[in-house]
Amino acid sequence: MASGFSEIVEEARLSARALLEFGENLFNPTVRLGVTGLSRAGKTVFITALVHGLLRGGRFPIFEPLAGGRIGSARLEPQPDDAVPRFDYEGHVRTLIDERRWPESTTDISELRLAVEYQRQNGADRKLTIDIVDYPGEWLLDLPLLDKSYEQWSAESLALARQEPRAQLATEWLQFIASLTPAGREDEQATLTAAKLFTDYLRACRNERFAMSLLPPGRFLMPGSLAGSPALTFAPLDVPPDGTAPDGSLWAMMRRRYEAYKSIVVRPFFRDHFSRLDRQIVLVDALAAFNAGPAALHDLEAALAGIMDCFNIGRGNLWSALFRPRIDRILFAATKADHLHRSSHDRLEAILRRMVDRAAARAAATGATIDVVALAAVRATREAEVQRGRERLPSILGTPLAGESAGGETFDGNTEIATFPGDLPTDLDALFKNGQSFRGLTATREDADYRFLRFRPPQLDRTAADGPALPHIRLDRALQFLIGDKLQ
Ligand SMILES: Nc1nc2c(ncn2[C@@H]2O[C@H](COP(=O)(O)OP(=O)(O)OP(=O)(O)O)[C@@H](O)[C@H]2O)c(=O)[nH]1
Ligand SMILES: [Mg+2]
Repeated sequence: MASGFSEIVEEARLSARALLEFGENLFNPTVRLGVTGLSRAGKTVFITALVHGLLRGGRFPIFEPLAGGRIGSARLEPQPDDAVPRFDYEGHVRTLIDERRWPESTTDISELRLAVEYQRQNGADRKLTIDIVDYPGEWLLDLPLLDKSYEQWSAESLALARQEPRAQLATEWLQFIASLTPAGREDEQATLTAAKLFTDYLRACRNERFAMSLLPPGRFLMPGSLAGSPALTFAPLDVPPDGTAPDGSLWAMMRRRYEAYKSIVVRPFFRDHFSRLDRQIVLVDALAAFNAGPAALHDLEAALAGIMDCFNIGRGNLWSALFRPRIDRILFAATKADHLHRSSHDRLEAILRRMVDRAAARAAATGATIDVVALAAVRATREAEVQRGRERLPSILGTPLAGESAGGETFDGNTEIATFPGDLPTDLDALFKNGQSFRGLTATREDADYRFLRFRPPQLDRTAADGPALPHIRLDRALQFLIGDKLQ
């Protein structure tokens, strides 16, 4: 990464910026908190609930600075980065609280600045600025491409596509590339078709039924303004991982576009956003993977390993010696824990911890403190016990979204029902050894309701003078880990 004149100039520019930020930081302590997770993981809801809790003062017994009464005030400040959209906090709060709907999907990066006045433990008054950056986890999973050649990436992508359940979704695309001659003349039409079939395959993998996580290049499924551009029009070819593309060949064309993707999309993200973060929370919809089955869970584990690798990217080369990722705390959070009874929260956390530990072993040198939590940023359910036959089952009460259905009934969005969410498996060793061992969970799935049910945001008590508080599960623990030490 450290070759070429333009990159040396860039290094100089970056170190100048780092120095500037360092200087500002002395007078005005700032923490940049990255919030990421794959599509629908719960990023927007998490940030909205976190900011709402800080502005209003949520019920956060484990977030010591707030619980201990040391936070005097918190307020929003103008978003400082001119090129980044502002996180639409007010809009999302309106949707969640006033309309009792979940916010719309967001596909771009966004940012929000929060200023917190607090009293230090020694009594002195201070201000901490918190910049919260919401960005798609798909962008993070692109970072490993920086260290991969087109040929390596092709070989890995094809190997992955030949495994089930991906193979059945890749048939048409794999057939098409088998008909291509990589060393033959470059061919725009063949490239267009290959890119389209490849993108269709990625989209099919992401589908709820398969819930695959590891689907780079991330912008193929969220192209934004780059849709249709050459940088997004390429695909893997069946070429030797250490081969060299002949001039003017289809292979050379694909390779050039792959490199363009890296320099137009991936490197700027690394430089302008990722490398400036101090803290990171990675939200994981583990329940969606459970619902889709063992293959999805293994894929999620591979994606987490990929994410973990990102925190090591560039460490140890010149580029990063000058400008390395400075993230020193990473929290992996299983979201939507309110879909499970309290008795399963620890188990959900244990499963995620297990996946992250395995990934962390590959990245022992991250140098960051890592923790794991199962949380619900906005708790949409309450707990109850329901009699089924002779058993009293630990259940949850919630209002299914309009149009959701279970047991032959379709809900209107205004009816509260009790469901038995099922138990998560206890035998983690068995769970991770092979697909078969998921039978424990699969068996419970027969009578479990949660897999297809999504609930409306909760009905809130509006009598409080300072407006309604949002109920949550363990959001305060997440906050304590992420910024508690900055407010000492
Ligand atoms: N019950 C419950 N559902 C949640 C919670 N957080 C998120 N969800 C559900 O998950 C969906 C996605 O949440 P978002 O916060 O929009 O997820 P995101 O990661 O921002 O998604 P994209 O913007 O599409 O990448 C929501 O529409 C809700 O249905 C939660 O704490 N509890
Ligand atoms: Mg979002």
